[in-house]
Amino acid sequence: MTKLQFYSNDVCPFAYRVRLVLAEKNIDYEAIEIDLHNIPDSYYQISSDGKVPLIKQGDDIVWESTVINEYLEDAFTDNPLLPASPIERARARLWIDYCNTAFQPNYCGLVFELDDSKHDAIRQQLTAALDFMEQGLSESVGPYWMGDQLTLVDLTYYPFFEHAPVLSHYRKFNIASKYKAIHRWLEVMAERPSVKANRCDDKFYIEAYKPFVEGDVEHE
Ligand SMILES: N[C@@H](CCC(=O)N[C@@H](CS)C(=O)NCC(=O)O)C(=O)O
Repeated sequence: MTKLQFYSNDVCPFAYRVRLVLAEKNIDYEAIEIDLHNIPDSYYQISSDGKVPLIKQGDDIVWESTVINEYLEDAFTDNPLLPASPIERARARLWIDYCNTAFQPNYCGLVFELDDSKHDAIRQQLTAALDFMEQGLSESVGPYWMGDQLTLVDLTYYPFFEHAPVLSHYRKFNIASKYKAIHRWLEVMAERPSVKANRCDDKFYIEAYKPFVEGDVEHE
């Protein structure tokens, strides 16, 4: 079988979701770093929009982090990352959907919105999302989002929290200490070998986001 190729970027939280799943499932792969400031023409022959993450194995290509992770879950059945029962699987997918439609857009909105006058409204929506997530996590028996098993839900949300120093540094938005269940979960996630092997420090993210938050590079 040809080796799986993972087109990625170290600063991309969506690529980080996939990197964590690859690590948790011990999947052998070749990582190809795409320079997002200068996307090579050759990459557009594989990816129609030039975005990462994307995986390629032979002629098979999959993109969109959530779809890639579901594909990896289906194709590599060791170390399952979805619950066994259909209803719990549905609940996991609802949390992933919430990340993609409520938490992440406001999170990224606050990071990349250059018009300060819009920040208060985004902050409120981001806070509402965090309130909802805190409520959900506090109802879990833990230590993970869906209970005692690590799932795609944990690996979908985690990258944004590792990147959160960017929010506090540039936008003065902190993940408040009142979010006790979220902070407890973050401590557990920090101990995962997949996270320990891949994490980057605060300084790395703060430097890497600088051109975007200061408007030197346009973010779509
Ligand atoms: N919804 C996509 C988002 C991917 C995405 O926005 N990737 C960014 C980097 S974090 C990218 O490749 N940007 C390059 C561009 O827009 O040209 C996913 O979940 O994979």
